Amino acid sequence: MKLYTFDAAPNPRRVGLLLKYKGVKIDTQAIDLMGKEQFADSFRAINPRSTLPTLQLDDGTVLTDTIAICMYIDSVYPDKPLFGRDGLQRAQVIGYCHQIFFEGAMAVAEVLRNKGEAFKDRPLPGPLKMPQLPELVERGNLRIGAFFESMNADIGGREFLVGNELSQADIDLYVVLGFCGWVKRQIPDNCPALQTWFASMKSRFGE
Ligand SMILES: N[C@@H](CCC(=O)N[C@@H](CS)C(=O)NCC(=O)O)C(=O)O
Repeated sequence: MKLYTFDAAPNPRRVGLLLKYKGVKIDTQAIDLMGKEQFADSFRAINPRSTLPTLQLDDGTVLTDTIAICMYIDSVYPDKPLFGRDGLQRAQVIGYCHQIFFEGAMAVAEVLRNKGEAFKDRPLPGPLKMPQLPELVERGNLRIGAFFESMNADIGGREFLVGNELSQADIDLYVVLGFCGWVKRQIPDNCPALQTWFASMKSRFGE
């Protein structure tokens, strides 16, 4: 299999930290999002959605969603499982990944992509051109505040979101909290449990 990726971007980073945690190396090709290489014909032939990460399997099958890519790699390399130890934990991990993507990552993207030249006509990832909606910046910032508070309540004093070991939900939360920094939002002081948890993940991953 081959992973198309761009290390700095948040969704590729979710896969990058999974691979790092598992100690697995797979064939990888960087696609330069800054240089808009995702729109090159050669890459669109692989993933017409023009998004990263993208995983191409040896039989040609292509996976274009981070959660699907993570689950697939986890199934191929089952040591140190990242999607729980039983059906309930698996459901809880998926639930958190969905929530973190929708309530956290999408809120940051709303702020990041609806103003400025860098994402002009590109408020959503992919080849579709659309106008930016500057009103969404304010709403996105409100959503980020709510995301910090709900995650702070869920973490409480716990080490991990699900069960007693690291899961993809923790990786996703760690990446999205870092992504908040892209729009100059830090975990606020009224979320001390989340601050503590983030510091411990930072020392675990060292990046
Ligand atoms: N549905 C995809 C979305 C991934 C996505 O939005 N990736 C961003 C990088 S973090 C991207 O490819 N952006 C390309 C662009 O902005 O044109 C997933 O869940 O993985």
